[in-house]
Amino acid sequence: MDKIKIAIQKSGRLSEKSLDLLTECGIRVSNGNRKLKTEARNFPMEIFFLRDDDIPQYVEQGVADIGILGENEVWEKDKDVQIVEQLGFGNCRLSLAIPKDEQYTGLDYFNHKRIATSYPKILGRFFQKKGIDVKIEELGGSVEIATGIGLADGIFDIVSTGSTLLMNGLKEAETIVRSEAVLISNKHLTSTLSALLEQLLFRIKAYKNGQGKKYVLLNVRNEVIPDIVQLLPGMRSPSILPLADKGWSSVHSVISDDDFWEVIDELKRHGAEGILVIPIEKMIL
Ligand code: PRT
Ligand code: ZN
Repeated sequence: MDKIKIAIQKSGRLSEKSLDLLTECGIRVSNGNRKLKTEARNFPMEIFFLRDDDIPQYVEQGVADIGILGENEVWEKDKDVQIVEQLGFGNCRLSLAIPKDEQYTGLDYFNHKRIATSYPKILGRFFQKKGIDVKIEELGGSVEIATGIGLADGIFDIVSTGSTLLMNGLKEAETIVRSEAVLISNKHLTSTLSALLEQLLFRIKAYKNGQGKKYVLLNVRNEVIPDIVQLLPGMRSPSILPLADKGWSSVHSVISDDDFWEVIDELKRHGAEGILVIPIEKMIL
């Protein structure tokens, strides 16, 4: 039987979470000593462990059918692959930064300036669109030291907390684009491989849907049910089950972490009792 070949980062910021995602999808991967490749035990899948920079090319050529990597690398490598799903981890932004004592006056500040980056294509396209002329110094890593050693006037790099910039006497001038881990696919999958990708996507979506949400159960007097239903839209609408105690019902629903405490406070104000909150593992819509 055909196996779908997935490329994930060998070692780096996305490795652990990529494997975790497969685990959440019920795919068991034995990866004791991180070989080049391994097979899933209960899904027709082969896993390749590669450098993230190489993943777009391997997927374009069909050496791997699909891959997980930062969207930033997909844009930079500009290979003929398809982004099929945003994965919700590895979030970061690509920003322009300048020495902290410089006065930033807007994008024109960069006219005729030298900017160091590992993302020359993304940066080049950006400034070309803006009609601003910059000199791009391509570096493989440690971009943040480029201004300190006089190689560049500014840098363009990945920022997450901003502490790397701070430590190197830099400040963020502009965020150009935001990025997160994505699932990419070869554009010419066979029907068998497409079906396997669909199966994987179905599981990924079920996992993502459950993220950031809680299942709540609570008891209320029947007369306040209409108010409670307003507070709890749930997936379609809350389930309401009569309790043995006449005049009372149990209400079940799903609430988002974002407004969790506000909703709980409101529920209590409306007389909800015995509120039980349960994490959601998967949610199939
Ligand atoms: O060996 P390989 O080539 O596979 O790995 P790599 O070194 O190229 O990549 P890696 O593991 O550093 O990052 C993989 C992906 O993680 C990136 O392509 C991004 O999509 C994503 N990601 C998320 C990040 C960060 N957050 C991040 N903070 N990648 C890098 N950084 C670095 C950044 O380059 C800078 O040096 O962290 C520093 C900034 O962090 P703060 O928190 O100080 O702002
Ligand atoms: Zn890399």
